[in-house]
Amino acid sequence: MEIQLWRELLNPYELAVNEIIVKFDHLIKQHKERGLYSPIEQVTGRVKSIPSILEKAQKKKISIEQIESKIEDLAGIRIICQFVEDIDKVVELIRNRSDMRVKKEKDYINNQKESGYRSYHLIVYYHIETLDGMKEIMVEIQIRTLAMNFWAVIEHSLQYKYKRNMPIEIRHQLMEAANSIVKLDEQMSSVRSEIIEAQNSFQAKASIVTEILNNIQNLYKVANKREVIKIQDEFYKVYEQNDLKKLRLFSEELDIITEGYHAQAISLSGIEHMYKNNTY
Ligand code: 0O2
Repeated sequence: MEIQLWRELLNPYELAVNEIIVKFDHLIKQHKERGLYSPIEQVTGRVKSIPSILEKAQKKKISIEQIESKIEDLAGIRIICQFVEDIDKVVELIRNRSDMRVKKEKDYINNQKESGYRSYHLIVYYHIETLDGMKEIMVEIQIRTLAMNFWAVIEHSLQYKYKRNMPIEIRHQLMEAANSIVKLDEQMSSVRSEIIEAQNSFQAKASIVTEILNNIQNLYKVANKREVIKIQDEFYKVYEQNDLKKLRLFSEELDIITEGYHAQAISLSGIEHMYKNNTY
């Protein structure tokens, strides 16, 4: 097939990958904005490279005409989670989406591959709008923990180096590393609630501080400079106490002060406007 035709064939898959990444990134953002823990830590994606498509087609005896119908991972999305428990939540989230329809699920977490590989795979149907109208394509979504990903990325590069002739010793070491990853994920799960609590309170503190700083910045535009410096010094004192409740209270009080100045600024500009137009 000519290179130009490959580009045409893969174009919709590129669009799908880009769209889906934006959608999952938005989900992460929404969780954070609502002060919720996001089961998705990170999303990446890729369109399968032409050499990799050719290799798979050759291995599975797939003709060029059958590539789109038989190779399910031309578009690939990878979702990374912090904990094994998050994977089920993400799977459920995908099953309930109206813009994707699940074709197939492969649970390599409860059914670890011989190589030691663990991940949860979904093949979904996804619609994209092209110049020629709507097109339904397949997308592979791999869901795994940070630890599983660490193992898979390294093992994948070794597979690439050795092809099908990986020395038995290296295979053995990878298997041992895979077992350690299972243990690591279990250990992290046992402190999951503590970690989530710590992350949530860090997130909450960060958003309160951002709001306070925005308010102080706005006050500089409308209030007396000496007043604002006093508020700023007060903020530093509260911040140093490392007490989330006090910080929240300070932020609420500052909101009221800012709103007061804002209302004052609006009514002042209204009066100025009336003076200018001689309607006062
Ligand atoms: P690449 O380079 O990642 O694109 P099947 O459904 O069995 O007919 P398929 O498509 O091989 O055929 O399905 P499978 O086994 O679910 O594998 C799909 C993808 O999962 C692979 O794509 C890998 O990305 C990943 N994967 C599967 N097994 C392993 C493994 O042992 N180690 C690692 N590191 N990754 C694995 P590709 O096309 O093989 O490769």
